[in-house]
Amino acid sequence: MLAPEKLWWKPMGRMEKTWLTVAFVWCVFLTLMMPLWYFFGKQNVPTETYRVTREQYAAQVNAFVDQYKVGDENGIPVVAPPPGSDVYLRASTWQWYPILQLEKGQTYRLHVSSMDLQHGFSLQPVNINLQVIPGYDYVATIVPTSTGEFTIVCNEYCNLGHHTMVGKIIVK
Ligand SMILES: [Cu+2]
Repeated sequence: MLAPEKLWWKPMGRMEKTWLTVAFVWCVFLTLMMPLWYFFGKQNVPTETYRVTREQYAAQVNAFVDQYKVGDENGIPVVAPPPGSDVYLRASTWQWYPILQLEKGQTYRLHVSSMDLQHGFSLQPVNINLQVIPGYDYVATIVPTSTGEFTIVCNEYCNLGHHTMVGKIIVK
């Protein structure tokens, strides 16, 4: 009786060796880039995170809106907080609340939290991305560097109205 031919121990071809080497070097390069880019990429938003209940956060947002409201756009309040202050943004299905009006060159502590599901804060066109998670108050220290109207889109799929979840930050 004859054993089946053991194809697998044929030596590797030149092309196979070359491509395996290329793939291995690329893996090493990408692995090294992860920590390097973390420290040198200047992409990390300075952040702090705190535990908060939905009720506490909703109360903070409402107090903030009541204190600094300057207008209204389609039923959503426009809020102009003083420079250097804490500003609050609330995510819920499927709305960003309120509209923030900030001043160029001033520092703000931007709080974001969610009332229900996980949402994604994505500021366009500058492409700043933050996770928005219920139960957590996520604080990013921001300095707007250009004036105009910036759109906040949700980039974490949150069910049927996800694509309609659009908010706004105005910088003057
Ligand atoms: Cu969403």
